[in-house]
Amino acid sequence: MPATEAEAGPAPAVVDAAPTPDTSAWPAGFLWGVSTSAYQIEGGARDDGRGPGIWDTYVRQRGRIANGDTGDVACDHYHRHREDIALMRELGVGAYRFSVAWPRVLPRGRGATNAAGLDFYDRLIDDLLAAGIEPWLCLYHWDLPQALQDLGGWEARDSAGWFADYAALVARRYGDRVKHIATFNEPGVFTLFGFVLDWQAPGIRDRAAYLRAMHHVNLAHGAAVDVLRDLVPGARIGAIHNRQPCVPLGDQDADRAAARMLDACWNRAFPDVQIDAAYPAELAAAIEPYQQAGDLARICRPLDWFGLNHYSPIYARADATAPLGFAWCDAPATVPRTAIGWGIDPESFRDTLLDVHRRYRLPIYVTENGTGDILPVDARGEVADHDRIAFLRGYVAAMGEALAGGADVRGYFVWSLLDNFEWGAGYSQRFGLVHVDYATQRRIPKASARWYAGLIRGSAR
Ligand code: IFM
Repeated sequence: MPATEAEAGPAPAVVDAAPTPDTSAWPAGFLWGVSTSAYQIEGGARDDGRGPGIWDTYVRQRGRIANGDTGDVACDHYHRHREDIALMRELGVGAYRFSVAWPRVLPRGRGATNAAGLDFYDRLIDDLLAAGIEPWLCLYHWDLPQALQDLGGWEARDSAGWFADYAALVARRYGDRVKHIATFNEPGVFTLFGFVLDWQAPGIRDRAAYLRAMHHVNLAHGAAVDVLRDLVPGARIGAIHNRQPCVPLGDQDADRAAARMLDACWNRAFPDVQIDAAYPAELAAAIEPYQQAGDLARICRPLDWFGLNHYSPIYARADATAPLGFAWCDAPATVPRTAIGWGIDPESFRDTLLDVHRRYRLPIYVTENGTGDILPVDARGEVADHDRIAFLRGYVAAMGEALAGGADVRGYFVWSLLDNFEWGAGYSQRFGLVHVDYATQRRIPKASARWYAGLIRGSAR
């Protein structure tokens, strides 16, 4: 990162000493990128006609978000996207995965469009292309327009049509320049956290609401794939799924069943239907009342790639009082953990890549991987995030093992370019390669940014 290294002084020696995984045997053209999402970085929440989304509502409910943080300003990317593209250039990434804020382009979710909001993504896309960075667009990273939530949100079957119409708007507007498009980011997460565990917007704790939302998000995915295929010549369409091994805590049969149920909800409820037209056995009977004839065929539409987000294993134990029979548990103290308590287990990343390759038979792009910390800027004005470097090094090496084992992995995107609004944790957890001083909006590339830039440079062939 030469431009900012000058400000920050030379990188600490330990960074240079860190061995870079050997990528010389990897497929030519392997894509390196970074990911973000709209609500987490854009800010400009009330600017230029953006409408309210469910997260604008949720963050204002008392006690929902650490420190009462909101995404109102976030990283102010809405006004600073050029500076952020310059950071990407310094990293040397080939692609940038971002999401469109549905409430910015359709303030009420459907009907009248917002010209200023649409213009913003034109500028972003054009500036990315001018910088030689391929835009990868995700339609939905959790920010449903509030006006649609007021009509039932994902619990309403009509949501599939609303989403297809929104997809058509995006396809017509940007499809001449954007070819890699994903429908949803992590449907397994936002439905479970938003409709059962009550940890995210819209803040519901109801099993039936969850099952309805699950099926309608799947229908919306299928409808959007058809629209994108029709409207975007040469489209490469995918969906992005979290995928984490689900480990039972406790040695009872009930604990093992609880972990299998979490696995069905978290890992399989969406890709199994979208790619193989079948709900997991654990959910099939429960979802039946919400299905209509022909739905599985509506959902299962041909896809071009599998977007895989992976961080660490997750843990469950039996809880007969919980809506789905499992209690979500923290990683046990015996497991190596990150500064924010997530397990560190590169081998499970390797195994997950191999498993997804065997199950779904699609080219895989790792659309998120990375780690959160709480590291401040040090006295030298630097962020010496050696734990992040060690994490990324281990996970990239594990990806190399998966490639050697036959997994068809075509690219890897670090989560995230910038520190950003980490949902319920607000700004208390930092996932960026680039530190953001939220008071001044100053960006400071961390040691990990230099490490990642070196990895990308070293992989160029
Ligand atoms: O910040 C999130 C992102 O929005 C979705 N995947 C996991 C990241 C880290 O929690």
